Amino acid sequence: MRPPTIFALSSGAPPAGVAVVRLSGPDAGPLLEKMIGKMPVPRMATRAHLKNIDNGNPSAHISGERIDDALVLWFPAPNSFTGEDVVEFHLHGGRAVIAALGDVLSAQANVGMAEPGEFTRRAFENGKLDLTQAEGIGDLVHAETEAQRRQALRQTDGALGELYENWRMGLLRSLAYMEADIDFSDDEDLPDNLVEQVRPELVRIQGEIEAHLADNHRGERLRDGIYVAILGPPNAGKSSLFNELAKRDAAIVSPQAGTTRDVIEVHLDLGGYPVVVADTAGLRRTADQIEDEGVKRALQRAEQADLKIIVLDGADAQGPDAATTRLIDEDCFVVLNKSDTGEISAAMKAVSDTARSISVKTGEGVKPLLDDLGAEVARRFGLQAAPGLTRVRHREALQACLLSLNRFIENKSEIPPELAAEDIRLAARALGVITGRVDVESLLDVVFRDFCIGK
Ligand SMILES: Nc1nc2c(ncn2[C@@H]2O[C@H](COP(=O)(O)OP(=O)(O)OP(=O)(O)O)[C@@H](O)[C@H]2O)c(=O)[nH]1
Ligand SMILES: [Mg+2]
Repeated sequence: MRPPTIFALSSGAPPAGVAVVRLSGPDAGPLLEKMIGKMPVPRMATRAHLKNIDNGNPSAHISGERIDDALVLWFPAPNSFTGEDVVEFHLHGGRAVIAALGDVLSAQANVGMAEPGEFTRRAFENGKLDLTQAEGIGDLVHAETEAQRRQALRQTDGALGELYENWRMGLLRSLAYMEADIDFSDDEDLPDNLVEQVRPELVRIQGEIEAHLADNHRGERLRDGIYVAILGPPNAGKSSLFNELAKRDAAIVSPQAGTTRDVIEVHLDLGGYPVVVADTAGLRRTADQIEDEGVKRALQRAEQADLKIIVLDGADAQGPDAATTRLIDEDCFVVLNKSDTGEISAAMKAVSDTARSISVKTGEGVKPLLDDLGAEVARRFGLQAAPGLTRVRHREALQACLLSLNRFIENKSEIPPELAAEDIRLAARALGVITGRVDVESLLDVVFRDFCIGK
């Protein structure tokens, strides 16, 4: 059993100018009163001397001793983040100050440290937000780029939950019709064959869910990072370009062919988009086992990548070999490097109409390449007017929903209406799992596991 009243440091790692400790649960109010000797006006910042509580225990802190000169905020239930009585202590952000308050609070009966995500979990359990909003808060806390922040904030606002809830309501309406049909099939006042009547609405929802799923994993990519792989033959300058993107010497560069043997990653903020760029081993046949493993990994990366940058030595008269040529498709930027060393060979010119000439050495063409890469990322993964799918969890539930919905729609009238109705019920349930409208107890640990303490 979790203690009814929980607390945690909700701000960043100490020492800091200010530390915010949150306390939530039925004992929050009485404890605050004991510590500052009065109840502050709700939701008004109040300066107060925090004092140790005398609870009869001989503790390290002398009863009544001052802990800090602090600011306190009192949010009585239900108008608080968790929906419970909540106190926020704004302390001086030193480790000892935070520890002293923690000692006082944990010495009280029925008060304990919060687990990761527990405040948000209580907010969910008290109906303050649905599961997609709770997940949005987790994403907002972890957002590192502009686009991630916008997407998370929109989800926190409830836009995504609303979309799923509207579909679920549509299904439940149809279900109600169906059930009326089943219960009162002898009643002459009801129109015939309600199954056929609800079909258009269900087909509409089916179409909308399909369109929502066919989104190129846009929202998930935005959350997790867009994968860009740098690929090509040895010595073309892949690692040189990679270092240029990373703005540091992240990979070894050398005139020796076969320098890079592993996949090396850097995380970039490209115009607000989270991009994971990978440098890879040069593609060639080799007797060297380690390098050969590197080539395998490079090809794997090529498959997983959302976008590829194929780097070639523009002056190479041979042109790219088959392994590299095979990778060129519509997800590629073909780059002819080393433009400083001479003319582009005829074989390289023939590789692609959209190939561009650059020189990592002189910097020529590098900035335009980056700009175009950023523009392409924005075009493919940018925010749309409609809220996007952001998690595998949602995708799986939507697929389960579609499965049941498709079964219903494909069924002809010979299926007993009771069975047909069950498919709608299952479809609605799958949607309810996303927002947490149906019993999802088993799921909560998974959802809140990735939160930090104090959130
Ligand atoms: N002249 C010239 N040399 C370059 C340019 N870009 C890279 N180089 C040189 O080309 C050589 C190979 O560069 P790397 O970046 O290590 O090439 P790579 O494609 O990563 O090679 P592997 O890791 O062996 O597959 C190094 O000596 C670089 O200094 C360029 O634009 N112009
Ligand atoms: Mg390299």
